[in-house]
Amino acid sequence: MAAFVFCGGSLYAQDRVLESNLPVDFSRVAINDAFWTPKLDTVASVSLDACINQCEKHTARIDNFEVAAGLKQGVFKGIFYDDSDVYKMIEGVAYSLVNNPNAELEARVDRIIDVIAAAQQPDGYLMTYYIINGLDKRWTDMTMHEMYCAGHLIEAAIAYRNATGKDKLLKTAVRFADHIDATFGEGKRVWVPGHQEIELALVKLYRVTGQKRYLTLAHWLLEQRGHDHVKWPIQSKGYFMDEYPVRDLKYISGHAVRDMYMFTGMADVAAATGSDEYLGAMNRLWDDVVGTRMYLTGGIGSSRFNEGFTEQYDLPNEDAYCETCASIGMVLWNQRLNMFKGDARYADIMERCIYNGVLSGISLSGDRFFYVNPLESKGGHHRRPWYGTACCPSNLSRFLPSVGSYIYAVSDNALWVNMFVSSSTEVDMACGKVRIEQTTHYPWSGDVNIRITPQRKGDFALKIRIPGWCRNYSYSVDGCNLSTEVKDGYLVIEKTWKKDETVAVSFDMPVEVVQADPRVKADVGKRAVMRGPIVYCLEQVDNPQIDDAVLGPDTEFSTCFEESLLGGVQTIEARRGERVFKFIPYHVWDNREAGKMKVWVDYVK
Ligand code: FUB
Ligand code: ZN
Repeated sequence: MAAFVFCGGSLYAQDRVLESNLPVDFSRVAINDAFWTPKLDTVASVSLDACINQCEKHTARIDNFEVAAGLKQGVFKGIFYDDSDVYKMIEGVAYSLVNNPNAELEARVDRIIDVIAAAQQPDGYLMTYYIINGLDKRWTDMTMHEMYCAGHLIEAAIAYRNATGKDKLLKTAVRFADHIDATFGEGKRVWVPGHQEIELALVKLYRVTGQKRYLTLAHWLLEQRGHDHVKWPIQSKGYFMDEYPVRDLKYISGHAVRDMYMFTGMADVAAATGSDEYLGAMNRLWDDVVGTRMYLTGGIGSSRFNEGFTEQYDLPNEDAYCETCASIGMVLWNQRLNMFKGDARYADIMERCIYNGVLSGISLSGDRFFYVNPLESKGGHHRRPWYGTACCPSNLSRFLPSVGSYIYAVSDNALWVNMFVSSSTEVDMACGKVRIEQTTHYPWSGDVNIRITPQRKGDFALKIRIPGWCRNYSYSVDGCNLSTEVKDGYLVIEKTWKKDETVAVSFDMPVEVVQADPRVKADVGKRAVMRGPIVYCLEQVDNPQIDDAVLGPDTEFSTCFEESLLGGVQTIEARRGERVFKFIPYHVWDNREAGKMKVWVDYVK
């Protein structure tokens, strides 16, 4: 059994602080929000159950562990990386249990964990595909996701230990990590993970165990890239981001999800080592991705052929790939960048992805999922209960229950509000404990009330993100106009706070007509409609004449909150002469009868 010390649950507890702020973990944030609470309840009551059933009953994912453990006879069934879905599902259950204790669900997952642990080999190795098909073949092919599965095991194990206090899975994960650490690294074997993910997971494991070698291994793995170590059997070096050392990267290429996980791992390694060695590359990559390759919805990776990037400005709508996992990866990476720089533009991207390209991945019923998120459809694209490659459903099942981690952040003398969600938390500031409570109807309204209650009077700054989409806003502090500054996209209210002070902010949220960069060929002569952070679309069920839809400078827009439509959404009516078209939020499309859909609509001047 490996020796390790648990240093506590905090992800960011023990590092030299390079970051300008640290997120407040969702486990300390209570959400009571008209938009989010029903979604989180659905994930807890429907989506997780659907994912477990898929792993346990409808596919062989748990069977594979049973066969690998020798608990039953059989062959490996499914795809070689299927173990990862079981781990992501467990991570999702763990996050959900924090706010929705459920003894039955926990017992069900405990039983799955027993089987996973039983499948582990005496030397710590754990991937059912190779255990069943022949351990002699393990660690021979870098495209085979062994470290990817290990990474998801580590993340699930930490989450489950934090949620339940039970460490059986964490001990299993540590044994696998130790096996990897004993096999690969300086003076040992070389490895370049074909699917990045383990890097960010090892940094988490370092933070939880206090064992620096996990951080060293994560750093070493990143540093192996770009040195011609591998003759990749398929695709190209660009697909695997193995063309240049990571610190020298200028442009993104290849597989979108792998890239996002790698960039997140680079940011984590940089934060944990206190080095800025990767920040230059990350700045360049961010400009490239956000400036030239991101869809309006925050979707990235336009091509289905490599599940990733092609050339700049190549953003087809009907053929858009935009894997749900890639948008989740964008949120992870941009949160790290926001932590480093304290700049709201990264939180703007988080918001764009969450409300559009991520949320579109799940049906309102919670049991249907999009893998691919196009911006136009002829009517044949629909969510499904599961996929052969089921990374997206299982990723949603772990992302959504932890969405509370993107709302607040803290630094020595500032409390940051990044997302607008009716919620509350209590944070430790230099002046003592401070409670913050938000009330809002965001994203349908731009009015946000924030109540601050310090345990005792104290000086600090409240930094409220002014969303990038917002052109005008007003605010008052306890009814008065205080003079404040705006820094890096945040409204900074610096003062001596006393009990029960209220900040009222109002972001104007008109309907905005959006034009794409003219280099995006697919959107030439078209416009899209947004309101606040929400991207809208036309669906045929509301617009039988969808093919004739045209916007113009004379289009008049009106909005209406429709309580009984699609769980309650703000719709937009676009009127041009006698013609009226109805827009709905993009993330709720394909929840009614099948039909055409489009985000970008013809425009005549
Ligand atoms: O390869 C594992 C997962 O399957 C990737 O993250 C997804 O893009 C899909 O290829
Ligand atoms: Zn996916």
